[in-house]
Amino acid sequence: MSDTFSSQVIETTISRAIVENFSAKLLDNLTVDVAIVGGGPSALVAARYLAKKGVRVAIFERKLAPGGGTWGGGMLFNEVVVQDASLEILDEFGIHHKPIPGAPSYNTLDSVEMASGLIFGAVSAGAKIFNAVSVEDIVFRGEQVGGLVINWTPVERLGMHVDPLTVISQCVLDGTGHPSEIMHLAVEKAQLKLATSTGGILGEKPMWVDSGEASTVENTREYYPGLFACGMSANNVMGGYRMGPIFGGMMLSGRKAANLILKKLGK
Ligand code: 48H
Repeated sequence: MSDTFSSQVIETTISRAIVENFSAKLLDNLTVDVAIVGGGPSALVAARYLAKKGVRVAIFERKLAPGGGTWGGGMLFNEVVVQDASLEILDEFGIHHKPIPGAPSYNTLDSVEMASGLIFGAVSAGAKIFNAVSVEDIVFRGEQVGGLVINWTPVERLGMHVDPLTVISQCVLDGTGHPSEIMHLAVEKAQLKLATSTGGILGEKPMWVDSGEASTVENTREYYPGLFACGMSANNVMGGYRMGPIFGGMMLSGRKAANLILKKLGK
């Protein structure tokens, strides 16, 4: 066998392995129990707690790297702050943290360790992450939200006219952060009335750390049959305050979302 021929064979083997394995993974996730939009901290925490209970969960993340707003810390200083109440979640993921001297109940941690640790924690528990995939619509079936409409992010960004594919799920979790993209689709396109005072999205308020942290968890709910929101998306829907680079509420929100969904699924 010539060198030229064997290098062609290995090149084909590599390409075939990637195409076959990705196709199998996508096929396996065209129907899931829970489809999560966005791979920020709240969604990644939800995904791990769901997957650990044997729930079939897939995250669809627009960017190449999941982790959402975690990576950049505060103003690109790559440290974030969390409260004691969320430390057991960091410990569950094996992410290090240390107390802030003179600030009882507050801790700092490396935002890159946090982002990468949350991603690994979700994936190693069995959640699948599809990156560079944007969710452009929801599936609506029999008076409930029943899945997602997905397309490649480059297709979205280039404005190419390419029809999407669908993922069917029992529950959809909006983890899209500040823009609440899926809740906007639900209200503005599907004309659904959410479980808010107006039926619509109340809109995020300015910075108030303590209030925002508490309301992020409180506002984590099922807003329409089959449609849940967590993290900043939930806070935006219910008109909560923002909180800056403190992430305890995001993780507690993700764990609460997982528990609400587990209850809905009867697990
Ligand atoms: C696919 C999408 C789509 C879509 C968006 O913003 P995130 O980090 O989400 P949270 O809510 O878990 O965390 C919020 C936190 O990062 C934050 O912003 C804080 C604490 N702000 C406080 C303050 O005062 O500013 O991640 C959301 C993810 C991102 O990775 C997006 O790319 C992704 O969702 N996403 N993915 N399809 N349509 N929309």
